[in-house]
Amino acid sequence: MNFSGLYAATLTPFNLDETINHDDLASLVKFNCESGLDGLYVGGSTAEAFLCSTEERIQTLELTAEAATADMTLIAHVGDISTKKSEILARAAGAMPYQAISAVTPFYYPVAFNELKKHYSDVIQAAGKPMIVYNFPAFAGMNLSGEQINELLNIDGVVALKQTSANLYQMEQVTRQNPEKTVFNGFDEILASGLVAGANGGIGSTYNIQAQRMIDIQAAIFTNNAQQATALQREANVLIDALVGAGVIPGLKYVLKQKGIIQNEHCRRPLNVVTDEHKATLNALIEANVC
Ligand code: NAY
Repeated sequence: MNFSGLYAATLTPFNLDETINHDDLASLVKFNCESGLDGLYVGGSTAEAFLCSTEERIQTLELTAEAATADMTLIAHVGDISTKKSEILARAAGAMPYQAISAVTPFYYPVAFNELKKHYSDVIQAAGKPMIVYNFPAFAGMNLSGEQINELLNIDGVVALKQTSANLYQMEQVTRQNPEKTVFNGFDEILASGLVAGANGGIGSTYNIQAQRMIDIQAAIFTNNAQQATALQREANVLIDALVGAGVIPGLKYVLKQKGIIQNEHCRRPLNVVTDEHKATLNALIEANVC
């Protein structure tokens, strides 16, 4: 199966008491399924996965799969710092209608490269589904070299890489050296540049509120319209700058609530609510139809 395309990294809506809000989750999934995107990346950083219990993560995967339409490609993020927990999540996702799994490199404890490779092989085996390796040096703390990424891409069952890094030279090298693999751009701020460097698509949090713009950026790059792609990326980045200022996850939930897609904007602590100053900035962008 070809996984290339654009995927929204889904959010997990919570009630004030931090329990998962099922209605909001279903509504957000439905909204994303009607957005023209190719699929959903479920249960990743954007979904506050590492603030949730394993049971809650499995529940989120289930609720999303139930609410999604059949035309969407579903990727379940099952990454954790413990192989055992990742295997539990992978086994659960393996029994659900997800086409692939993905896992961020384990963080916090230093992990040797041979341990990392074994981690991925064990998780793939637990799911029995194709794996998308998730490289995110800034948050995961593991700075993989191009050679190491190539080795990970050669593990049995690995079909793709989610490259959340601003290193566009590495993006070009990895896509050139692995033409048969799918490589996703992970930072929305550089979707146009990532695609120029060879990425076959993107996975992003801000796609939840600017799907059409991301689709248009990809179309502009694929039709060699660099000027149009730059203009659209600049528009996207005005919004992304405001979200980064507000806190990306609380900011996205705030916008989705203002637009009536979800009713509750709460995050899991320690993530906070958006300040009045950032609300004003986001309100102005909503009023100007930027999102
Ligand atoms: C995930 O696992 O949910 C993602 O990685 C989605 C990709 C996002 N990265 C992170 C770390 O949240 O969309 C990006 C990111 O929010 C965006 O580029 C703004 O910085």
